[in-house]
Amino acid sequence: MVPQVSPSVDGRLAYAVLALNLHREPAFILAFGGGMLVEAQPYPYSLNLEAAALLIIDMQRDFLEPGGFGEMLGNDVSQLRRTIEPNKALLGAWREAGGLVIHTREGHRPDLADLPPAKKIRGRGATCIGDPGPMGRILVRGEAGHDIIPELYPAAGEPVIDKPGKGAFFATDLHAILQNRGIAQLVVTGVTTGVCVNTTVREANDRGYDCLVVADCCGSYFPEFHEMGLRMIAAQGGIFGWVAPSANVIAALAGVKVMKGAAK
Ligand code: TIU
Repeated sequence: MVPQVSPSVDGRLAYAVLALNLHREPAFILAFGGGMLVEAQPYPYSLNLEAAALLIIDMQRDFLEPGGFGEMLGNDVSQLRRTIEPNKALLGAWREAGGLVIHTREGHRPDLADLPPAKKIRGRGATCIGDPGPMGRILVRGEAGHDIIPELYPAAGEPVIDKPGKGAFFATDLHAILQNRGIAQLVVTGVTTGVCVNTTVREANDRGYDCLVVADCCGSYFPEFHEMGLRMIAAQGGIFGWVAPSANVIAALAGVKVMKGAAK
């Protein structure tokens, strides 16, 4: 188990940042008043909202909804559906604080030109990527099952990254988008913990991003993969990043709101 740490924000740090910015406009404080500490494993994560993005991985109907491709393969979608409410709460708090949100979807071109043959035949299932499925062609862009669940649907202006692989950096423009916006920190949620979340965090780590993975906002069809996936990230002094429950991130974001209010 990843230890659940009680939510806390380093009030002293928040006060110091506020004091430094009191002479600024409220918008400046929102943009530059970061540096909130999030209680996390293996040690606190210094969240700077101005340089951070919430990266929500593959919360797609085909993976999460009853009757979708994931369930058709015999997977227990309840293991993923338990992440919907925590993701909704975190997404709401993140949007309210003014942070950048980026969504990803795993899928392929309708002509499947970007689908490696090795990926297509993997699993030897009767139904594979590109075939008709319960919600349209499986993992094909533009199909109903490929889209993001309504509970977490992207808002206007929030970038959506269509990725052909498990990692969100491979064969996408994610790195360019992050660089162009000065993003150095990724708060990562989504499914599945052991596959697309882990792959993306490892890709991000090698590109120099500090990743905080939100434990209850990630899920795997296999609970043991979820648990080990999180442990592998925070082990060895945070070899790939940090892990924290959503309550701790939301508590830190509330600190940003306090600073906004205090400046008015
Ligand atoms: N998004 C993601 O993790 N895609 C997968 O294929 N996950 C599995 O667990 N198979």
